[in-house]
Amino acid sequence: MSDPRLDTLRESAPGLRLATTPAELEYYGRDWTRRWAPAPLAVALPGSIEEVQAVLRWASAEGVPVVPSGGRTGLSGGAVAANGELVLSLERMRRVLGFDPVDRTLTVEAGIPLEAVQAEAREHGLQYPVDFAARGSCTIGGNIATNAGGIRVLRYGNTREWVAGLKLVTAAGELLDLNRGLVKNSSGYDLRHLAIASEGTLGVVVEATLKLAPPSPPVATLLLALPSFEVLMQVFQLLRERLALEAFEFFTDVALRHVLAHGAQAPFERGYPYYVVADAAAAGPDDDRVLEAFTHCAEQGWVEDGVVAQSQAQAAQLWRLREGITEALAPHLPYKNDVAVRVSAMPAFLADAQVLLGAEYPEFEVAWFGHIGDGNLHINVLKPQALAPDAFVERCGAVTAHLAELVQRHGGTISAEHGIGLVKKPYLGCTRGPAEVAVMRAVRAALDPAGILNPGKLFDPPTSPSR
Ligand code: 2HG
Ligand code: ZN
Repeated sequence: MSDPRLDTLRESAPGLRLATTPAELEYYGRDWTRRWAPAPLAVALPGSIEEVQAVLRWASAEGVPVVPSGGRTGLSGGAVAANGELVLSLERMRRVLGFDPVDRTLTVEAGIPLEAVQAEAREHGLQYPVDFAARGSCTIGGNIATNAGGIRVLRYGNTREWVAGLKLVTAAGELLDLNRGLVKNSSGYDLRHLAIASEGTLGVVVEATLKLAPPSPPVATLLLALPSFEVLMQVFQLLRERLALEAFEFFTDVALRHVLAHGAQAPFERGYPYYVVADAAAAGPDDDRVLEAFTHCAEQGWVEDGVVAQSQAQAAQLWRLREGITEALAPHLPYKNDVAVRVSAMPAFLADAQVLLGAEYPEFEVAWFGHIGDGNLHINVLKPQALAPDAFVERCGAVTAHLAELVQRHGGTISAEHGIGLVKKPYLGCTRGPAEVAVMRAVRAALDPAGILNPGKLFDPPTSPSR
């Protein structure tokens, strides 16, 4: 039998598409974390801003919690609906609304996938440079809600840098038109930036005006095999000094072995502890500056083996080794950490983190990888087959408390680009001080007094016990 609240929703938003079958509730109620059993009330699939406004007006009036939903590729549980929430999926709102060649901006509905934005930018001879492996499934709205980063932050920055304006529907159903594509705007609080990384707790992003950039220069793609983390940082510094780096990503042998087991081709005859895949602006694979930098690293004894891609196809193969990691690890139900410190703090942090995790996880396989040039590490702890998922998460959660303290000591963050969601909520206090969290609470309460937007994500209300 249909929940009577859905009848009032249908009255408030006539014509709204609603999905309620068990398969749909299951599909829309989870993200890539797979830790919580999905249990939404229903899924609303609005086709217009007006419908989003009607849904939120209804939700505020009825006190129904709402989980805004993009591609649900998140890794922190930010888009999970496990407590009878209404999922508000933007997937039908995926149109390109306009391109402005003078402003070099693209205006899109929030449900458009990242990859479609990138393709549209290319049609206009420009690029939207934010990029990562989930590009085909994630949406711009979700990217904005988490300030998504990815593999080219080193050169182009996070999503935040590319949002010239956005439209946000508040919990009360008001439509806020934030910054309107202006380059300069010194007229008070920039609510656009408050909405970015708010994880759907301050409003629902329905439209964005994105900045576009000139195309990137041609690049040479290098894969280097390295002996240690210390050397990794030295190689990064050298390459950054000598080359125009477009990307610099690392992974360990553990991560590589899983990608190879998943079907990728081994790059070298034997294994090495660490690998770097990097893109550097270059005239071609034989570019002198690239070869000189490579030779210098080899002469220092930093590089144990290496290859410069000779074709686009080979470059794609090398990138697959890095971009295939998340998918290859997924069957092992990894416990994910997404920490960052300032790049200058990285060597000291790495040394401490290795000691800590070596001592705390002697029996677990741990895959390290990520955006070392941004100071951002992904540490994935793999679940041993024999261990029950709940016991594994509990064990990893306890270790994460120590990792969060370490991150705090080194002045870093417990979430660099995946968001806090449900997964990292217990550790928010290690990254944000009490006064800062109090301000965040006050902002949330001002924009969503009934507390209907993504409740339980990012932080809990002060009165409710911590979940
Ligand atoms: C990446 O950099 C993503 O590949 C996912 O941020 C990281 O799976 C992860 O932990
Ligand atoms: Zn990442």
